[in-house]
Amino acid sequence: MGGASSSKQAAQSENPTFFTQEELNKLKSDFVTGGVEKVKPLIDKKVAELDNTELNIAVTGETGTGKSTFINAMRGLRSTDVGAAEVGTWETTMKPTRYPHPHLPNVCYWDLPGIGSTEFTAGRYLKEMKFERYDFFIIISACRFKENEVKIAKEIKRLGKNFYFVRSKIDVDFYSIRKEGKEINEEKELKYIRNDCVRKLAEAGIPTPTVFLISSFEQDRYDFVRLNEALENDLPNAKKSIFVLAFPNRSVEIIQKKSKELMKRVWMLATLSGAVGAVPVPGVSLACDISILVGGIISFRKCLGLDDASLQRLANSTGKPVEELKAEVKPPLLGKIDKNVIMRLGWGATVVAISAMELGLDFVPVIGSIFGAGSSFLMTYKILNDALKDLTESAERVVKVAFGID
Ligand SMILES: Nc1nc2c(ncn2[C@@H]2O[C@H](COP(=O)(O)OP(=O)(O)OP(=O)(O)O)[C@@H](O)[C@H]2O)c(=O)[nH]1
Ligand SMILES: [Mg+2]
Repeated sequence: MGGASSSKQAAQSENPTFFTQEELNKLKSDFVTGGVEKVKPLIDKKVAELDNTELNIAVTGETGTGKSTFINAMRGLRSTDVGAAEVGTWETTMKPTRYPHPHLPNVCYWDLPGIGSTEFTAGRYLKEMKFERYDFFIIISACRFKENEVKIAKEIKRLGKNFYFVRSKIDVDFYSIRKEGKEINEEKELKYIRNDCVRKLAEAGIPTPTVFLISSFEQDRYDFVRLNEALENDLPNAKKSIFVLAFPNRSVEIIQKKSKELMKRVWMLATLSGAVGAVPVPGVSLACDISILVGGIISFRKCLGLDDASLQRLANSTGKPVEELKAEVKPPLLGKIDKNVIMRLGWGATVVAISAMELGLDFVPVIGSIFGAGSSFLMTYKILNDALKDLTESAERVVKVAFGID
């Protein structure tokens, strides 16, 4: 559903810098006239904008359809984890409940009571639920979609936002069919369920709906990945970026996607890292802002699920001993990240004479060529780049072991 992605958005998302071409031109001319001091505020502003970007996702559907379980799954949590939404309590609150992502508090899922548990019309319901707050709506049903869900969808559409129909608990359908002793053809069965949902929605006045068939317990199967891709594609640039960073780390593809997203931030952090021109002496000093380096590496590590809490949660949910997962992480990356770790890992050791071109910085169309060799910009860039590479490789190994991927 959704389909709001205009060609403008598509063009934006291909830009690897978060800046528009116009902004990049300004950065360059500012750099020419005022050096790094003049471009810093612009980059500061952009980083702050990214840090402050919010994503609010509403999940609605009748009681027991699996809203809380879905919200937990999207946040990489099980119902027993700290901060998880309670599952199967049948205690319907009449207000939206907010569930922030475990380490990206600006990404929030909102658990909405089903319209059936209220006396409201669709219009009033959405008003009470603070319609304007949400970027899009997930409408969940555990069987066919009924009148209530259709009414909400129509109203959401009228008000100009996106909604997605999700048919939950597909694993239960298959379980039942197997229990009946029937021969099962999964593809045929999925097609049948999908067509049934689509037909009912069409009859109720949603002409060509897309329905995502999911199991919140089997996120690698059915339409779970396709749903996430659809949500991602319909979001504008900055929101798309934080949505990707909020994915649970459960496949090599997700790790690579996140790594690419984090890469876009490296050059911005590097620009903020201090004066240009100081030539660092490897092994003796780091002529750049250590707090930016340490902060950057710690946040990359969290995004890629390699901090202690994330590894423990992954161990709990996959039944793999946490030590087995930790054994896949390059050792200094597990503990406290400080200047010594950075020195010890030798990141950036050969940066002194390296040029922007050699670092592959030409992907940043304007900025790449303007910083000189040996500057603190390049030093920070190289260190963050190398750290991200090591973290990405470690994270890929961890998910492979955790999920038994070859
Ligand atoms: N097998 C299976 N069970 C699910 C799935 N999603 C939810 N459930 C189960 O369905 C029951 C209800 O799930 P909840 O997530 O609490 O449903 P809810 O929509 O939040 O319910 P309310 O909060 O009462 O409105 C729980 O026992 C869940 O374990 C799924 O995808 N597969
Ligand atoms: Mg619930």
